[in-house]
Amino acid sequence: MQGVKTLGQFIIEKQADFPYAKGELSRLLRDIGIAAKLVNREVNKAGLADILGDAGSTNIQGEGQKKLDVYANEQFISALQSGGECCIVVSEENDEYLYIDSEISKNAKYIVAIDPLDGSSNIDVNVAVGTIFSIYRRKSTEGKATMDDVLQQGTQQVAAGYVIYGSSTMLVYTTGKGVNGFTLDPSIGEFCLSHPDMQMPKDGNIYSINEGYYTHFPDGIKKYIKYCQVEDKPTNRPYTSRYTGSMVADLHRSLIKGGIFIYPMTAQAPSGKLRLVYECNPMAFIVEQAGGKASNGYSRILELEVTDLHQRTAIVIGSEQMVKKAEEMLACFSPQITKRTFEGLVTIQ
Ligand code: AHM
Ligand code: MG
Repeated sequence: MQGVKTLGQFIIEKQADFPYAKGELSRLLRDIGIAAKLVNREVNKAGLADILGDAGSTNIQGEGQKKLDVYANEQFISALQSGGECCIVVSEENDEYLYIDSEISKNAKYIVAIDPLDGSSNIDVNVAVGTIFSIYRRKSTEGKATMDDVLQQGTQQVAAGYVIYGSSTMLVYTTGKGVNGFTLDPSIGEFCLSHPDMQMPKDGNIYSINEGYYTHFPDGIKKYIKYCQVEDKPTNRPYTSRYTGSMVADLHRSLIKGGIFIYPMTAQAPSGKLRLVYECNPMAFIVEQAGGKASNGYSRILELEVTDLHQRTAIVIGSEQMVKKAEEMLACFSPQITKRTFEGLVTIQ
């Protein structure tokens, strides 16, 4: 029988891929894995919250009970603080970035951007949620890391990953040398390598978009949706539609089965809804590493200029052929929305 390989063992083995690595990135990934296990434990108890005590009450350790997204944020930040490899954390839950100012972090080289609990509107209804993270190396070599170190293009990521708290819990990550997936074995409390070298199918037949906003989409997206729905045997259409409202869950399925996930700009959200730094860039890095494609409909996500911690972007991401087709439709039917004129969307129609 083939032995089990844990996330910890795998990370150490892969350190040899980076000849000058001193183990800092490995330790950082390990810290994220530990926080993910703690969050997993709480997510699995989500339905028991009312039985164990309402928010505002205290639990058995005397700690106040917190909303899960706040709890997840605290767990990841605390793991990164005590690990000593991270100098700045950017989180969806915090308006400003958090500078880690401690003795053990004084030589820390890494910046971590994180969405601690993505899709959190799904917690109450037992649908999968996730964590998304992105890791950069600071650019400056001395003094405190600054905003300049934080606002780096997606192409500069040294690692990115997500955790999906689903029917099982998985951690999927890349350091730019392919994508590997680990499933949490609750009996031993370890993430075990279950999906080595993940490859996204080049084409697929599942599309994922919130069609409730259809009337607010640009014409190119409307045309693409219609294209997905038309009967055409040679191209396997009509496609199937799947949308959970958790990007991690929808993209995880697309990564495994092939598919496309779209959150376009809409009349209400002219720059899209999802955040570039801790949602779209890490997912784009993973998907590209697995052989897929990620754009805002016009330009590669990883090359977008980063000007703000919580900047939003439209996203079209998934199997290469499907993304190319959606881009073709946008170029043809919504050519006026270019990278520079996203804000002009409301004038279309
Ligand atoms: P969140 O970070 O506040 O949870 O929002 C992100 C989520 C994504 O996971 C998901 O794809 C999207 O928001 C769903 O939004 P909508 O309900 O507008 O379709
Ligand atoms: Mg989110």
